[in-house]
Amino acid sequence: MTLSRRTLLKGLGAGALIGVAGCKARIDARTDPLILNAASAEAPLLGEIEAGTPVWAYNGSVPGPTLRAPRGGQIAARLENGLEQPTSIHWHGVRLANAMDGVVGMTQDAVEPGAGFDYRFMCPDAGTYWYHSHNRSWEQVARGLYGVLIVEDEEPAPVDREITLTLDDWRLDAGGAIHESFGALHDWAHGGRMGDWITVNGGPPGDIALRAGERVRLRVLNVATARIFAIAVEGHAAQVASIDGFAVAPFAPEESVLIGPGQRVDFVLDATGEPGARYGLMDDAYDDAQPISFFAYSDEPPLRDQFDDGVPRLGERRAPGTLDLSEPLAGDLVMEGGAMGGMAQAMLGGEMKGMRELARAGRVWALNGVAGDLDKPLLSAKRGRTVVVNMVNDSAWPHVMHLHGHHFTVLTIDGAPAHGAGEIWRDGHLMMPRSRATIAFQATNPGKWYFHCHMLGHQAGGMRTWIEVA
Ligand SMILES: [Cu+2]
Repeated sequence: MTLSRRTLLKGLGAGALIGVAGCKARIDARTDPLILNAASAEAPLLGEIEAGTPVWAYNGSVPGPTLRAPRGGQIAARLENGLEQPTSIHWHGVRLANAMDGVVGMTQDAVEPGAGFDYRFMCPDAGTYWYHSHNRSWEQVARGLYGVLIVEDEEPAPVDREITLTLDDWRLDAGGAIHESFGALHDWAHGGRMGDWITVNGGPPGDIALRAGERVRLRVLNVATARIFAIAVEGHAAQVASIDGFAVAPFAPEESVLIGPGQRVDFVLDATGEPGARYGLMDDAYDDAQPISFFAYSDEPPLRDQFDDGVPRLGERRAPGTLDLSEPLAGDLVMEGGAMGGMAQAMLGGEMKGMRELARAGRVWALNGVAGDLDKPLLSAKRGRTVVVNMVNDSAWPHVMHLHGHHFTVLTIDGAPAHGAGEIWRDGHLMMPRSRATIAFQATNPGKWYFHCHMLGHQAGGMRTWIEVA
């Protein structure tokens, strides 16, 4: 397993236009919404020549339709629930109005089968985002209820074109259908419900066309519910240029780049390979590097002979707030539980329970000794206040802590300054086992903001809390 702390430290410290309005100063209720119908469908997870796999999908495809909006523009989408269980949509990473955040039981009621819900919100930041179910997400996302959301800058990025790669994994049975092992406590107490079949953009590893001499923006999203990917492009020096939607000063990673569930990394890939050659999109998160797709160069002559201008930024991004670290509102977040975690007890339903009772209730994880109760926020911050959270992963498993409605910066990892502290802003942070991290953000967005592990079985198993901004 190459998911070492060293890797973490070194590695990172044609859309649907319907329902997407142009730059407007405020929400325009007249825009016709894009319909997102959540329902059973069949998807070519095994490839076009195999029988389709029964999935749950938005508008019949996995991923669902790619939504695009200009920065400052709005998304108007109507969720129609054609499933047999309640659902909702969360717009992952978008700093939107709290009522549109899609968290069932916190920002909205569940959308019952046959019912609908209108989402309408502004997109303040350009970048790579996604949307997914936020009810029984450990099952609904794993069955295919997700799609890509791209917010475009006014200035086009200085690249020749862009390629979006949505990475997922699936647990399939011998017949190629989705394995019905949802909610298994053994998975939740370990690394989550890991799949055994990887897809890129909803299909098996295949060829991604490339032309020699072109400069490409690669938007890579990890939409898996548990699997971490560690990505590199064979034979190329792809540079990291955006993390969780936020453009960063491009840098060449020393190793493969870890991308945890829910996280996004945009690379600038200069096609320096030879016409006609193939190079793997490599993943070495858990094992030796293996290709999960291939960049296949055409035989065309190179678009340009050399790249001599250095890798450009993918737009200038303002920090999503101003930090005042002199007197922050500070809190601790201790993550415990899971297999080999040594947790003996935790609060559940307001009472201290032993591990056996917790397991019976499906709560095998705790944050600050509370196994998923949501009666109190972790912190309650006045708008404008700087919030600092000291996170301790006191468990034997990695976790991705995801904060809704805000972007935070990682100040320290295991007590040492983090790469990009105060400059790199993200909505999810991957923490290695038995590690610590301090994050900070300015509480700019009023509401109740869910804060949880994006390994979705861990979230359901107790790794969830919320932060209130008044
Ligand atoms: Cu977790």
